[in-house]
This record gives sequence, C-alpha cells and structure tokens, in this order.
Amino acid sequence: MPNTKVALWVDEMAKLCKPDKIYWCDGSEEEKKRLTQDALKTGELHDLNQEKLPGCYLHRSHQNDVARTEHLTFICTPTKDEAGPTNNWMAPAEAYDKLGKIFDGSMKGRTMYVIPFLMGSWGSPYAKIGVELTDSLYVVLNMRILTRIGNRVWDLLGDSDRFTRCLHARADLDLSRRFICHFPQDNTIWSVGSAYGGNVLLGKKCLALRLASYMGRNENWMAEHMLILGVEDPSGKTTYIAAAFPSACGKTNLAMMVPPPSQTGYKIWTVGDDIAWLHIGKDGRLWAVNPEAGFFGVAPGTNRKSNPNAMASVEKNAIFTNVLKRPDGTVWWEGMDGEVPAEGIDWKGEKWTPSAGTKGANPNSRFTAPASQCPSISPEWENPEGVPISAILFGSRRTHLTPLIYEAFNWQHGTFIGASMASETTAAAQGAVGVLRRDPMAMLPFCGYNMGDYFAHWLKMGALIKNPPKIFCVNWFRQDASGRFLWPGFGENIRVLRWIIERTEGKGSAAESPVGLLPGKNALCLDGLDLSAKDLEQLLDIKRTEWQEEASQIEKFFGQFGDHLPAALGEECRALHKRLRE
Ligand code: GTP
Ligand code: SPV
Ligand code: MN
Repeated sequence: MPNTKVALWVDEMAKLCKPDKIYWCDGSEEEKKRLTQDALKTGELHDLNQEKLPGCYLHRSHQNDVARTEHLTFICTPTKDEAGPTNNWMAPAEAYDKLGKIFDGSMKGRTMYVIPFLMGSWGSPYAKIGVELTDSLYVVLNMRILTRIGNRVWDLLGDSDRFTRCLHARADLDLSRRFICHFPQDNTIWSVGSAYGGNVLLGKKCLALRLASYMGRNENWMAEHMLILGVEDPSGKTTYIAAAFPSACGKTNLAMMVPPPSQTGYKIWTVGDDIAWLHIGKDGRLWAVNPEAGFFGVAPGTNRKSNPNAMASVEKNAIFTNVLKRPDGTVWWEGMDGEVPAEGIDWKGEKWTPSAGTKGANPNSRFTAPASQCPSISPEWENPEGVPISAILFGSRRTHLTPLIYEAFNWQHGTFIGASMASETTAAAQGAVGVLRRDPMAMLPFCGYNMGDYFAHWLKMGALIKNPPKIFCVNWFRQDASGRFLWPGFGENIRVLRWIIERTEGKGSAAESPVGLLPGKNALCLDGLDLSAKDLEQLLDIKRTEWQEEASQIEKFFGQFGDHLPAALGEECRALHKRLRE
C-alpha cells in the first residue's frame, strides 16, 4: 500500500488537475488486459492482427507531437548557473506557477492513473523508485513495458519519501503550452502538453538521465545515455562494453548486433540499449546496470538483416507508435524487409500508397517491447550488481573527419574526446535533421546540471575507479565524396569491437596519431569483408587541416562553460592543437 507521503502528494496533485477519477495501478496482468481494452475504446490504441502480432497494438500520436521537444525542456534549479549554458533554465517558482496554471483542471472528465515504478532491477542496491501521475493510457501501457511497475514498488518504498514525483498531463497538446520541467532539488518532474516518448515516459530520459545524472554527481556514480553489451569470444569469455551515441545513432543496433558468419565463435549479449547507470563496484572497478525493462527503439531501418534481434523482440506484446498499418493488420515502416506495401494507413491515419511521395511511417516512429523478449538478452541483464565494464565507446554520426575507430591515450584524454563529441542531428528530436552540433557524451539533451561540472565529474570518477575502462571513439557513418558509407556497419562492427577488446587486454597493435591511437597495420580483422584498401585508408585518415579547424571549434564550444570548464580539458585542447602542428 502507498504510504501517507505518497497519498498526500497524489491528493495535492489531484486537487490541481481535477480528474474525475483516480486509478491506482497494481501492475497485474488482468489490469493490463483491462486498460488495453480501455485504450482501444478511447482511440489511444488501434487494434492490429492478433493472430500475426499477438498482444501488439498501434498508437498514433498528434502530428505536432512526434519527437522530444528540446527547446521546451527545462532544468529548474534555483540558479541559472546550476543548469549551465547548454540547458534551458526556468526558476523553480516560475515553473511551478506557469505549469500549475496549465495543469489546473487539465484532467476534468478524465482519469488520473497512479503508476508506481522502479528503475533498475528488483533487489538492486542501485534501483530508484518513481511515481508517475498521468491521464494517458498510452503512458501507462508503455511504462508497464519500459519499467518495473506495480504494488511491489510500494513494499519497497515502505514509509520513505525517497521517490521521484512525476506529474504528466496531456492537456491540449498545444505547442505553446508544452513544457517538460525538471526540479533536481525537489526530485520532481512536471511534463504537460505532450503525449510522446521521452517527453512523457518520465522514468526514461527525465528520471533515469536528467535527475539521475544530478543524483550521481552527488553520490559518486554516473547516469549515461549508453547501451551496454557483452561480447563473448570463441573461448567463451565475455567482455562488457558501454557506448554513448546520440539519439538515433546506433545504440539499439549495436546492443543487439549479430556478427556475420565469417566471425565464427563471436556472440553479442544485450544488457541495455539506451541508458546505463555506472557505479564503482566492490572490487573498485566500474560496473553498469540497465535501469530499464524494455526498449523504445527506432523503427525505420530496422529489418531482419540490420537487426534480427529487434525484429524478434517485437513479434508479440509490443506497442508500435506512428508506423504504417497494412490492410492485413500488420505493421510496416521504411526500410523493413520484403516488398513495400501497395497500400496502407500511414502514421497520420490517412490512406497511403507508395506513389503518395510521403513516408508511411514517421522517421521517429518507434516500437516498445519487453527486453526479456530479445533473443540476445544477456543472462546478466537483471543482475542487481550489473556487469563490469572494460571499455567505454563514444560514437557519433559524422560523414567526414572522425575515423572509424581510435583509442584515447588515457581517461582524461577520453573525457576530452567525449566532451568534444559532435554529431549530425536526427529525427529523434524536433528540429532540423543532419545539422552538425556538439553533443558531449551524447548527453547534451539529457544532462540535469551544468555540463562543465558534469565534465569535472567524469574526471573525478576516473580518479576514483580502479583500472578505469579504456575509452574509444567510433564512427560508423563516414562517407566518401559521393555520399556512400565507407564502412558496412551493423554486424560488421564486431570487427572494431574485437580490436577494442584486444586493446583492453593489453594486446592488439596501435599507431599513434595526433588525435589518438589508430589500429596498427592489419590490426583490424577484415577477413571475408569486401573493403577496398582505398576505403580503409579513407576510414582511418586524419586530415590535419580539418582537425585544426575542429580543435578551434572545440575550443570555442568549451569557452561557454567559463569557470565551470575543468582546466584539464582546456589543456587537452591545447595539446591536440600542438600535436596537429607538429
Ligand atoms: P535512440 O533510441 O534515439 O537513443 O537511438 P539509438 O542510438 O538506439 O539508435 P538506433 O540504433 O535505433 O539507430 C538508428 C539509426 O542508425 C538508423 O537509421 C540505422 O540505420 C542507423 N545505424 C545504426 N547502426 C548503423 C551502422 O552501423 N551503420 C550505419 N550506416 N547506420 C547505422
Ligand atoms: C532518444 O531520443 O534518445 C530516445 C527516444 O531514446 S525518447 O525516449 O523519445 O527520448
Ligand atoms: Mn536515447
């Protein structure tokens, strides 16, 4: 049973939102069936072919509400300085007042659902409790998949008030009245005016990254936008890697990758595909847990060849958001296997044919699926202590400049590489696509405090960890002059992971370059791969003049952090400049 602190808060929020009814979710299977039927009635879910896709449903969001809205996302700390130059900031009192007016009466005629949820596995010392209040059944049904919900959470909470207070209302979905506000000091999140993904599934980006990064800073751990995977080698040894790539830049794909037949004996185990909480374990090393229980993955481009494990994960009990519905009640998106359907109902709910010249599925259409359904899910994925991390990867989408793979000289240099990352923007957030922007550690939209202090926290963690993981930078997206990807990517990325693992074992040859350590001659296993010598050369090429420009851009980017920028990062930037001139 919820304790009095929960009851008082729910009561207070209900007085504000004025729902007709309050419903306390218990997490049972019977409840899931009932709420699914309710969502079919309200139109929040559409039925699919239950024979071909058992337990699967389709959701269409409002057309102005198809991705995270970063310009409407705020960190509400007492001072602007605490939020830092890369976050939008609003004073807490102003935010409570402004959003309070929008929440006021927003649930009239509706039901407020109370969702007790856990981020992290049952029994994990690192798990965190949240309670989300929402008037969206879509949110309830997604949170059931992405987090661990139900009465067990009340038992875990006991009479404590250590839970994140998450309030969400769809309100009128008007962009001018949409706000996603975080109050780190109050352990509170208020989100209004949206009903899509990361804006409203408050356990995910809002709690597990923005608030958790703030908690981690105070408690010596890290919350990162990282996948976690294990690579099993032919001898049966498994090495764990965590990797930060910006949104829609390949985390889910890498986490579930299937090595090609030529790489016999290698297998990838999926621990997580989006978020990692990293703690110093009893042995002093860095360990990672996945706080989520499911995937909210990008649909377009997912097919049996690029990601068979994701395809298998969504065969049942999945929610599809903004994909195309075929006449036979199955789903389709651009880049799926097989023929393009001759007709269907597109993500907007309109009749569609290939000749329409529009997309059948929204570019940021997604699937929500339980992680337990993934064939490559690691036997360790719910281990309360997590898995020990041997390497950290930073990856971004850069058609030019950054090589396929290079290694940092040490933790401080690796922190610099992460802090200076840039990537071309994707459809995962509202706004222009393909524009290069700095996205430190893939955390630009998700850091809950001043990013300069966040860099300092990274440096501090490096000093606290015994044998810190080696840090690498990867880029699957480099193109030649004609716009062709130089690297085949997907399953073939195992070849890069093999070199990375060798390096963590003190093996594998490396050649020094001004930006970091590149694979030595023949150090990458390219057996059975149709890659020309010229393409390989381009993939690992460091163009000094372009890198000098890059170093200047980094310096400029760092400048905005003022006193908050750790001196070590300024030094790394100067050292890069110097190495490039030599
Ligand atoms: P979020 O869920 O938004 O955080 O994204 P994610 O990082 O999990 O992205 P995801 O794995 O879904 O990547 C989606 C996009 O990256 C698709 O367009 C893929 O085709 C593309 N992609 C993934 N891996 C590769 C690769 O190795 N090479 C190339 N060229 N594209 C890739
Ligand atoms: C991302 O944008 O990085 C996602 C999807 O993982 S969302 O949950 O909408 O933030
Ligand atoms: Mn993500």
